[in-house]
Parts: sequence; C-alpha cells; structure tokens
Amino acid sequence: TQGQPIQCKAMVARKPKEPLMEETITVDPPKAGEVRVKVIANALCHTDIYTLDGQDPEGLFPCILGHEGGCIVESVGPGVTRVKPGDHVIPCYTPQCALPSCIFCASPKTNLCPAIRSTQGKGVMPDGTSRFKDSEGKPIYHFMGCSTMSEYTVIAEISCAKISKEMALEKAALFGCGVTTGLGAVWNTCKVEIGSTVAVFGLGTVGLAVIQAAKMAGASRIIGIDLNGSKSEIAKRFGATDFVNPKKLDIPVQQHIAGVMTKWGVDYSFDCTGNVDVMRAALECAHRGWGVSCVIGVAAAGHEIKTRPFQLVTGRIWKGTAFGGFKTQDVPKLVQRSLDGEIPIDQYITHLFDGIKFTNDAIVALHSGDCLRCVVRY
Ligand code: NAD
Ligand code: AHE
Ligand code: ZN
Repeated sequence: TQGQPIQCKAMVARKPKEPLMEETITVDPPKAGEVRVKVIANALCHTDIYTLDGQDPEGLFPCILGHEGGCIVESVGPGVTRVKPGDHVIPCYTPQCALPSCIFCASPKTNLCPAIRSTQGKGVMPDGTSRFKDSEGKPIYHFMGCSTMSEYTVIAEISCAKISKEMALEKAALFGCGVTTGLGAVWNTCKVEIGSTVAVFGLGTVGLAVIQAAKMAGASRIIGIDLNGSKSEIAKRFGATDFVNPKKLDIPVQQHIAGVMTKWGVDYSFDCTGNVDVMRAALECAHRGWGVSCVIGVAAAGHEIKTRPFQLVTGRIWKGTAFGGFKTQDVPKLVQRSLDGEIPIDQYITHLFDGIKFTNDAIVALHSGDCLRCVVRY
C-alpha cells in the first residue's frame, strides 16, 4: 500500500449536531514530513463532542474528528526519520518540531510549538491540502492534526509520539489527550507541591487525572466538585479527600470552599468543565496572596471569563494549559511510567466498543454521566 491511496472506513462529521456518517473514504499517501498510520483504537474526549456540537470557533465541516488514538505507522513520506512502518505511535495535537530555531521548542516553559498550528486550525496538512477524500472525490477536513475517527489517517511527523509496543494501543490512546492533560496541569503548569490544598471542578477524565496527579504530588487535601453526585465515590477512589456538589449549597461554591471548608482558599484550583462561571468560581476559591487557578476546560465560542480585578490584586493567579504543558516527546516517557506501574490508567476506560461504526454509540455513552473514557477498537 505504500505510496498508494488507501480506501477505508471513517466516521465523517458532515454537519454540526448531526450523528457521524460511516463512509468509505480515500486516504492519500503521506507527503514530505508526513506519516500515514493505521488507527487501532480511539477514545472519545469531550472536545470532540464540543466541536461536533458547533461550539468550536475553529470547527470546520465536513471533517474527521478524534484526537485520542493508538496507531501503527503504515508508511512514511519523504524525509521522515523519527518513525518507520510498524512503529506504535500516539498522534499529539501539540507537535514538537524540535528545531533549534524554534524558540517554543527550545523553551522549557511551553509545549506550544507553532510550526504547523495555522494549517492545523484550518483543517489541512502543512502544504494546505487534505489527505482525505469522500466517495465523490471531495476533500474532508482534518481535525487537531489527528483525525483518529478513521481506520487510516495522515499526521505530521512532528506530531508523532513513538511509544513502547508493550502498551496495548487501546490504553495508549488515552495518553493522546485527557489523562495527559490532567496530569500535566498539576505537574508542569502548576507544579503542585507536597502538602498543598487543591480544588478540582468537573470530575470527568481530565478532572480525575488532576486528582490522580495531585495525590501523587503529595497534596494534603483534594476537594472534588461536580454537579453529578455520583462522582463523589469515584473521586475518592482517585484520591479526593472531600466532595462538594454545588447544587446542595445555599451559598456560592467559592464561598463555601474559601470561608467554610478552608479559611483563605486553596493553593491550587483547576477548571475541568469549560464553563466560564465555573472558571470564575475556581479563581475565586484560590488562596489570598498566592492561590493559582488553572483553566483546562474549553469554553464555547463567544464565552468570556470575568472576575473582579481585586481578586488578582490580592494575589490570585489565573493561568491555563494545553495538553498539560507536555511536549510530544514527553509522551513516550509517560507511557513508560504507566507500564512501570507508576501511573495506572485502566480505571479511566469505562466503556469499550468493537468496530468504528460504534463511534456514535460511544458519543451516546459519553453523555450518560457515568462514562469516563469510551474506547472504540477498529
Ligand atoms: P467530561 O464531560 O467527561 O467531564 C466534565 C465533568 O464536569 C462532568 O463530570 C460534569 O458533570 C462536570 N460539570 C459540568 N458542569 C459543571 C459545573 N457547573 N460544576 C461542576 N461540575 C460540572 O469532560 P472531559 O473529557 O473530562 O473534559 C473536561 C474539559 O476539558 C472539557 O471542556 C474539554 O473540552 C477540556 N479539555 C481541555 C484540554 C486542554 O488541553 N486544555 C484537554 C482535554 C480536555
Ligand atoms: N479551537 C478552539 C479551542 C479549542 C482548544 O482550546 N483546544 C485545546 C485542546 S482541547 C483537547 O481536548 C488546546 O490545547 N488548544 C491549544 C491549541 O493550540 O489549539 C478555539 O477557541 O479556537
Ligand atoms: Zn481532548
């Protein structure tokens, strides 16, 4: 198949808010600096649904969604040196060009390499074209540089994290976004110290990974917050010491955390909901003088955050994270740490389907309230 177009099945997002269409598409061979991979499994992230719902200002249709994939390299384009056919890879939406001239890759402060960001946001490969065609020969847009809801996809070489073959690809897929993001928000973006107090808003995969990482970092108190009361038990299993359901309070949740549960607030807080009012609550429950609040959730187009500037004047710090600050080449190390038993991840896979056509069922499952990650094996 090397150098030839491949026909395969993909789930195409034709229009916002409509079920994905199972279609036979053509996947062109990889061009220079590109890699074609066979997707073995894909896990659903809330961001896929957010884009499918039409809430992403960068959302383009028709497109192939999906950005938590476990893949095997099928062929590589000219000049590719980092991977070869047969390698196991996780596509990463924050690439790492690693060129000495890239001030972002050279800096330990960020993972936001801009090398291919503008074309990635336009749903095309770096040369400005798509590798996907539908049965009528019309192009289909890429998504987040990954598009893993297809049996085959093409990604940039600089987006490939080559991982150990020891980890099953249906588990490895989770390192493509949610789990990695939550862990990195704690370890990289906020650098939570031993003995810190932490509040986590929204206990899906991202929020639970924040709890897992905070526990590993030695946080003394971890407060989980969710409108879904059934999250209390699972949060405690992941390491939360307290659970709060804001619906059960007669005062704003930030007042309850900074005032009732603690005197001055928590050292670190995390928004893992994407709701801008929750982002405000998270900032306002951070400790006077030094509390840091990290935005992880992705807000719908047009939504903006607000608070009284006095909150910042009195020492609270508002920050945010993409992919937990991890660079693409950090991902293989995380996978190895998981294989070594240091970072268990099985507990995130609550639903499993066999066959790409079940991706719409996976979306239904994700909305059920008790779903963390739903993995679809192709
Ligand atoms: P999810 O839907 O599985 O989890 C969200 C949780 O938030 C649910 O448990 C829900 O009950 C809870 N929730 C909703 N509204 C709430 C409220 N007002 N107060 C308290 N809890 C509330 O989602 P996920 O996959 O864990 O992703 C979480 C968010 O993070 C999404 O917005 C997603 O788009 C974003 N995300 C960002 C990055 C990044 O790099 N910054 C990476 C992955 C995901
Ligand atoms: N495209 C949107 C924003 C979407 C967004 O913020 N995406 C997160 C990753 S969510 C993963 O589940 C992110 O890392 N963004 C950084 C980037 O470079 O895209 C918009 O508002 O335009
Ligand atoms: Zn995601």
